[in-house]
Amino acid sequence: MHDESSNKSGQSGQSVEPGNPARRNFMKTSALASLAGAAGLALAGCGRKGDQVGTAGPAKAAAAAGELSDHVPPGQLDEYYGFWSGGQSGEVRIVGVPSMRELMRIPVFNPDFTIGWGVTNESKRVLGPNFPPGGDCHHPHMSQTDGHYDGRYIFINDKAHTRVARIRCDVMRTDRITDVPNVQAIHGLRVQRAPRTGYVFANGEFLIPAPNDGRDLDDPKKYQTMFSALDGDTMEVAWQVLVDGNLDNTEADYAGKYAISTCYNSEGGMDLPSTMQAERDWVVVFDIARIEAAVKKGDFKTIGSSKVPVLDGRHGSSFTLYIPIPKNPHGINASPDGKYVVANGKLSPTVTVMEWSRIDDWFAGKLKDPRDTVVAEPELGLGPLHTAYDGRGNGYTTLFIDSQIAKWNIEDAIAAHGGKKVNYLRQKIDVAYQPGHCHSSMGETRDADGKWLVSLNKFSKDRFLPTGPLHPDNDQLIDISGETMKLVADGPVYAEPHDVILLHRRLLIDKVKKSWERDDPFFAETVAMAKRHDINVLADSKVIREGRKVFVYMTSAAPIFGLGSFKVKKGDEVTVVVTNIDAVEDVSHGFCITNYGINMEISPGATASATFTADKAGVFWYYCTFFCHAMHMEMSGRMLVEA
Ligand code: K7E
Ligand code: CUA
Ligand code: CA
Repeated sequence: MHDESSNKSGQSGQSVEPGNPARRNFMKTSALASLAGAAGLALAGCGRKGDQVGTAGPAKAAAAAGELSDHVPPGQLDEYYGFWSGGQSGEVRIVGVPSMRELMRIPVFNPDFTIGWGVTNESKRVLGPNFPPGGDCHHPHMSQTDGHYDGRYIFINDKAHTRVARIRCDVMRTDRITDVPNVQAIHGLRVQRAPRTGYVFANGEFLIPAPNDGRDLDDPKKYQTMFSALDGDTMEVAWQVLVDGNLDNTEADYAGKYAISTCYNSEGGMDLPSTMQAERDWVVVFDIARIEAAVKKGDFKTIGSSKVPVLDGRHGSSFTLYIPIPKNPHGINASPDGKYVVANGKLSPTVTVMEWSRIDDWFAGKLKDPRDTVVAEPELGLGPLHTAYDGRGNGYTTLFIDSQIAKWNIEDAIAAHGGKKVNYLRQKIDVAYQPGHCHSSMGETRDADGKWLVSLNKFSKDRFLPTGPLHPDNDQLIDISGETMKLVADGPVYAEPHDVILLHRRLLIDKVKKSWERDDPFFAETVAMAKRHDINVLADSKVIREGRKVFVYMTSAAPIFGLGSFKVKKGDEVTVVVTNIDAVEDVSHGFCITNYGINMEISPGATASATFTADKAGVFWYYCTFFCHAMHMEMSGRMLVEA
């Protein structure tokens, strides 16, 4: 799909494709049908790249003067925190950038035996008692204040179970998960940028029958979905807006006035061909102040047992604006200057640039045609999915089918739209292969610094040692600090990140705690329970029996647990509470009971607990799972379950 020249110049960047996007002309529906098959999409951009194997020179070549390097020498810290969505693993990963070293994992929707996520009572309070087996997370976004990352929380969606989670950035632990009612599959997720987060916006992607009570499969008129706003402080769903069509990705402005979502299924189609019928679908803009006013006025209904106000935002509503754009659009990204928002055309080779001030004008009644909010619609290449920004007026758009990233200039695209003969395209770079999101350092905030871009590629094909039929994704690090993009490193990742955020370490490095505060709410309920048992968890190691319920309290200090053994009876419900009284950085203990499915991590200052039924008689050793001391192997004890 590329010019010959692009293959020769390989990954290190290539010349601008001079205003010749016409050859990638608007794709007709017939052509799309063949592309829509997974094989078609996958192969289209992959051809003729085989000759690049083994020529990964640019990846590790010493950085020339003025070029950025991914090399972070031993003992040095990465400049950026990357928060990687873990996709269908259900977790979030912390990755150092530019080294692309994985620093930590944060279990969110997934059980994780390492720290006992899904095992401990503290995590079950977050997950719910009957938590589903995992999640599918796509979009991590940090809370903001006035368009700057504020280091409080990271929010993330679960498409698989229609949920939204919140991660506390001080301890890097998930502290709330909210089920979103009345919709199915939360996909797009964003935060309100100003004055602060504020709302967390969440798209219900799939259309479902209303009510979804097992009667309707084939009556599309009964199908609907909603846009949801959660309160980022309480994690309650604040309100929902019924929309026409479906909802894919979402974005917010920099003034705190609007949210905006893409819709690829304006057709209301129930199968693939019918979702590709229309040449244009739309984005829908939500006027937050008007929605809040309508809620206040009582202009809503509630559905079933849910108390969430549901407003009607379908065509004709005073608080929504539907802007027709081509075709099955996907990502939507606001520019960090606060002026524009770009919808990515996916089945159209274009992106659509809308101006927020014109959206103001439309809601003020000054514009007749919703399309008057569009100020540019540049053609970039095949399969535009997501756009990132460098803070210098350029957009970087992933081209899924072309396996490229297009760098283009926003003001030039606007000038070209106005009829001027300017070339808005700056450069295209090959990526390997099939990029979904790309994300720039600080690029979704006013502090976009135009240093790094990560391209999150769905296919890695030949880039890594074979790992079996399942291949890793390939997250490529690209230097965007100069005039031309330069590929710097490949980063294999476990499926499937979708999206990341990259923030400068200065925003977080002093906010992250190195040990737990004793009054942390994460385990406050457990400590309160101990108090009711007259236990000081920092000092007491003791067994308390209440009927068939047994509470085993113990301290842990390297290399010894406060109890060398304890006794329970078969059939007892046992709660073990362990408190790490080592106030030493990095001395975490674990508590694992052999053959009982129990493991939990207890970091400095923490209290952790797990409850289980003692259903097997015998002696069961418990031991520490984090190597904490020279005598770590000896840090153990015995539970006797009496027959
Ligand atoms: Cu493009 Cu879920 Cu953001 Cu995947 S979404 S790529
Ligand atoms: Cu405590 Cu190992
Ligand atoms: Ca469509």
